[in-house]
Amino acid sequence: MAAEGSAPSAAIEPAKGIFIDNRWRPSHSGRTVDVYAPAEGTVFARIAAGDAADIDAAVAAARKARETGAWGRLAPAERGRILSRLGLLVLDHAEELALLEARDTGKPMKQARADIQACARYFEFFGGAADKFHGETIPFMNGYFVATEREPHGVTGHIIPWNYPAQMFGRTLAPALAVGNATVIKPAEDACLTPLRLAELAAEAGFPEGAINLVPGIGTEAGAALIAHRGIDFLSFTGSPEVGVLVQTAAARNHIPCTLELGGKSPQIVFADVDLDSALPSLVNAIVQNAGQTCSAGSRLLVEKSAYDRVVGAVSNRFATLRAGTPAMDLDLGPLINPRQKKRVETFCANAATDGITLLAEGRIADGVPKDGYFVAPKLFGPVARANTLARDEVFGPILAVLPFEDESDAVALANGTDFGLIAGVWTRDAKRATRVGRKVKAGQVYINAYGAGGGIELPFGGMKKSGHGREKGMAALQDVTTLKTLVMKHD
Ligand code: TXE
Repeated sequence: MAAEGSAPSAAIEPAKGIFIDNRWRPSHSGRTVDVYAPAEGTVFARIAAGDAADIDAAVAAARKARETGAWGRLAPAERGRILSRLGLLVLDHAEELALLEARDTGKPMKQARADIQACARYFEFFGGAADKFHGETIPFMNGYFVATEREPHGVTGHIIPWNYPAQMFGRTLAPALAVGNATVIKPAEDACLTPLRLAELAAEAGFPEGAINLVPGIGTEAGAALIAHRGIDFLSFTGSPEVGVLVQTAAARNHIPCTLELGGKSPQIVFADVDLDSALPSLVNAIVQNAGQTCSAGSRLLVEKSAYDRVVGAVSNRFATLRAGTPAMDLDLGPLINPRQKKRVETFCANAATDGITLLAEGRIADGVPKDGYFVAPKLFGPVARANTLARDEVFGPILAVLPFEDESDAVALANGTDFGLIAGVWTRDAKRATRVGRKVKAGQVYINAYGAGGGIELPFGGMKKSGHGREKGMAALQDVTTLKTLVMKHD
């Protein structure tokens, strides 16, 4: 969580500045932003409040790296080797990074450790892909030879959120760098200390000056300056739908492409023939992981009416055992990121009570957590009416809404009945039905008898509808960070 600079204190980690050309330098204004530890509710670090002048400098450094500097001249295999080296360095520093990530976001240590492993995997995967992504030849008229080439956009701009800072750094930068773009990233003011450390490790891994430039700061200053900058050739944004509209509008003004990943209201569709023992951990974990602050959180539990009591009973029993605690307690979930998100979640719960929705089960906040931490107990509500806000809007907290359905076609209609379309889970022993439903659900990823919460690095990931557009992860990510050129040669 972040707020404009408060009184100095010895225990607070000072701001490092902005990272340009592999060096920290003071920000233009010298202003800083306080960074809060969500489990403690106190300031523990500061970051620079970057502004338009800092973004200008970062874009200029990236442009130089791409056009006249070392980055643009590197062969794909050499680029890939540097990415892979960063992946290994991340693993070498895994515990240090996990501790930092956990303090900054409040998440349990086991989650932070998994996030750092995933961050390393992005650089490993896209490091290996750097020299394996290519164009094709096209049969054309006699006397012609036609080839397509995948060209990097040039200078790419990246804005990431606070829920998975380390993972998001890898997810958005690794593919863009693999194909030779030079990058400028604005991490989230609420949690960005691991991205700052990762930028240093990138320099150590051998990225030349200007390949990765990082400007911390608040969205309406550094973020707004980055999306409007005319020196940016492509934008990648993960965050709220509201800011997504601003990003797409800015991209349209500058006639550049963008990808948007804007969250979801993802359904887990449970048919009566579900193998409940194997489904149960996924049904619950999908909303509890990262305290529900996950774009792909399984926040709607759709249950076939004939199995409603059995399924909801089992999920309720499990919910009642859940515990929220500090990173060191390493329980089922941590706190929310800031008081604003906590208030948002509490407002959804208060509205549910006003609307007469039954609280089916509730976990607990563990004894001994700091009193100022932003904790909320996980809650299971149901049955929730289809038109209710809890059934339609992203809560971004550990709140699961249960909705009953009649049959297969009703399940599909219900699953598709929100503005979002990021991921979905289908739970049934009937393979034909699973395939039919999986194909009809409007979502970028559909899991059958599994729920991946974003899935592996190899799997294309991204939304439909209000969840956004473009794909990250997997080889598909390389398409969005490049543009296709066709070379037509007449030889007769
Ligand atoms: O997001 P913002 P917030 C959703 C989730 C959450 C809600 C609000 O529902 O409750 O969004 O979260 C930068 N120009 N998701 O307010 O503001 C900002 O600095 C350019 C889902 O934190 O969108 C940060 O780096 N940039 C999501 C990033 O945008 C701007 C993850 C995200 O912040 C900007 C996060 C501006 N005018 C929230 N304003 C997911 N898809 O996983 C802000 N930013």
